[in-house]
Amino acid sequence: MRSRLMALTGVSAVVLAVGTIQAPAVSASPGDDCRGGWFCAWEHYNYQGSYVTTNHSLSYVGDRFNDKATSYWNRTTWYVTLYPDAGYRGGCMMNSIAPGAASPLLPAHLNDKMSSYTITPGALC
Ligand SMILES: [Ca+2]
Repeated sequence: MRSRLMALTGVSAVVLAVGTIQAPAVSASPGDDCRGGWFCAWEHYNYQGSYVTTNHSLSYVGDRFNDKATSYWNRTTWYVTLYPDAGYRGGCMMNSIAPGAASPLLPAHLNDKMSSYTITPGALC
């Protein structure tokens, strides 16, 4: 199904059924497929590929997205903290992500590791 969707859209913006399902969209910038007020993490560099998005903490990103996050955009007004293990375990991967912050590429030692994240009013790390 994924390859079929990619063939139809010509891009790899296939949303995983974690927090919500959104129609695949052609993406030239993160804003095109990351809704305001939500956190988004993509499997590839520069906000490409499948992504997970919610407006609340997520104790497990799901089997299809586990250990795949490579880029992110925090469009919430809260702080997002990434964890290498499910259930918000394994310690903070990095400092909590400030509201509005984005990265097209996580550092190599953090790449493809995220399994859960919290969205909280203040920074946890
Ligand atoms: Ca992990």
